[in-house]
Amino acid sequence: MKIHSTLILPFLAAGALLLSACGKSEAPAAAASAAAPAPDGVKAVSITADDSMKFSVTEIRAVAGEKVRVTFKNVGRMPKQAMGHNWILLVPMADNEVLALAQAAAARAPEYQPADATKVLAHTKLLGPNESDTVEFTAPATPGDYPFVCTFPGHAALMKGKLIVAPKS
Ligand SMILES: [Cu+2]
Repeated sequence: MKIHSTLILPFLAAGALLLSACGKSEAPAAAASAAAPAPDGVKAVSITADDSMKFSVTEIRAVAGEKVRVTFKNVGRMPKQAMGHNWILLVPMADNEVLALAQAAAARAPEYQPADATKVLAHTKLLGPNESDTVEFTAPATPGDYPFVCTFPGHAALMKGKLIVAPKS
């Protein structure tokens, strides 16, 4: 197993502290994804997107009921009117339904939010270059796949991913 030292060192340090404190340690959470447990117990996820119309993270894993904080940054250079991005987490639905919803939302300038807010679990603002937005939400109680998408016109086919919610153990 290959471990990135800068990622694992803080975990080792924390583990050593735990060991000395109570003689018991927990395995570190998977450090392979962009998600990391924050000191406040909220899972922090950083996502970027640039002018190539791709989310840097297309899969987020969480446990039902877990608090998740997504920080989304547009690291592209093109003007917002031509290449704006948002991050919108939806209720479970099929891929073609996500596309249809995003296409309908793409007609709703300037923010391109879906008309039916009950379909949206969390969302950022529409971001221009170098802008970022942070959104915090609680992972749904029902395990499953929750799609996320960018609804800027024409982006949904490429800019999509999913939040995978696992049952609480
Ligand atoms: Cu986009």
